[in-house]
Amino acid sequence: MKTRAAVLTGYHRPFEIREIDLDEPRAGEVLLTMSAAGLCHSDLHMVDGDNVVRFPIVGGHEAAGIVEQVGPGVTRVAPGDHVVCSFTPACGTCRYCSTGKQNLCNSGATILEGSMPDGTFRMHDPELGDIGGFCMLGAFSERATVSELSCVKVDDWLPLDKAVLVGCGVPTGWGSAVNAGGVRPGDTVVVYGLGGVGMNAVQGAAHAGAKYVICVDPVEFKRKTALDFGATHVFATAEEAATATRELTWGEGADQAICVVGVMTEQVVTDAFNVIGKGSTVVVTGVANPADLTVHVSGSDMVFNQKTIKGTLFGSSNPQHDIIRMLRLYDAGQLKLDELITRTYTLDQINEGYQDLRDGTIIRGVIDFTLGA
Ligand code: PAD
Ligand code: ZN
Repeated sequence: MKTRAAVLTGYHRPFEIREIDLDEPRAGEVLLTMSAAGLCHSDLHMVDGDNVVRFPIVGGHEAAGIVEQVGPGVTRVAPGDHVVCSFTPACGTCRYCSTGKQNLCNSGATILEGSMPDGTFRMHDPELGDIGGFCMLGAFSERATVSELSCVKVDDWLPLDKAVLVGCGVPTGWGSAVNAGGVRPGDTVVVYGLGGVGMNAVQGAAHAGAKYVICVDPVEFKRKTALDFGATHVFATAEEAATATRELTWGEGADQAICVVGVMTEQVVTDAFNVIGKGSTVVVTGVANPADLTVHVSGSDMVFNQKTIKGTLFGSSNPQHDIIRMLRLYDAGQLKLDELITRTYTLDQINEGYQDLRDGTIIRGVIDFTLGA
């Protein structure tokens, strides 16, 4: 069968909308009609060379859709089910899945290559050959054949064009504060970067009872928006945030610093390391080119002040549980999703959407496949 998809053929090239061939689902696989896909910065990293991937690849890893067809042996979902995809699959039985670390599931080994776990591809083109799907999904496509391990069935009354955000940005940010940072009532948290992921670190920190959520972003629109998500103080620079943190904590420093800037730098991690106090934690969520060594700190400072620096993938969530948990919080009016979406786009407008992300004019953009349909 055919699908229209946004394909990347190499670094520093725009997404190309092409009609490509899509395979039927094989054993354990599912054909999805895509409803919505979020514009996360991680897809832009493939354009800019900060995510090292195999080309050609269909971007998109924040996905929601409806099951059109299932392959042999599929048990998690059935035709007609509404699904939010997890950008890391979860088999449920590997060492990581069975110890509460589904985000690290062994079946996710090929998420950057974009193949299925067995190394084969479901999208093809006579000119381009085999085409990967980023994070085993390739959500910037009207239809996608994905593993059932990537699918989480969700309540069918939820709007998929909002629920899509719990496929990556919301649990990643929320979990960076709550799971990886371990924010507790009364803590002081500093968040660097207020995009579609960072805004949810703010939301998560506030949810967990932080006394102060101190935020840094150079873009005024992001800082203003953060105040609606639970930020108590917002600053354009890390220096201003550091001064305020010292004053607000009587010199003790922050309990957590969450680094969620678009492209991680040594400066941000160093600022975060310096802003936290004794026994406290820096969480690194944002990504940079893997060749860039972004963590350079004093080991003695780390020892004598017992500081921790940790990375987090998917906010250290268990997607099969946390995607549902986030949506139940949304349904109960306790988690903001609608307010994260600044603009929606058609698939053909994808490059415009990513230009808006670069320009700082959107928190999250969403491709709505039902627009103009
Ligand atoms: P985004 O581009 O929407 O937001 C990034 C924000 O950072 C923007 O508001 C910028 O203005 C701001 N910013 C840039 N430089 C600085 C700085 N020096 N100090 C403070 N703020 C700054 O991106 P996003 O929210 O979609 O993604 C953020 C990062 O998280 C990005 O690197 C992405 O690849 C990564 C990510 N990680 C995971 C994971 O599992 N670890 C998942 C999803 C996304
Ligand atoms: Zn993402």
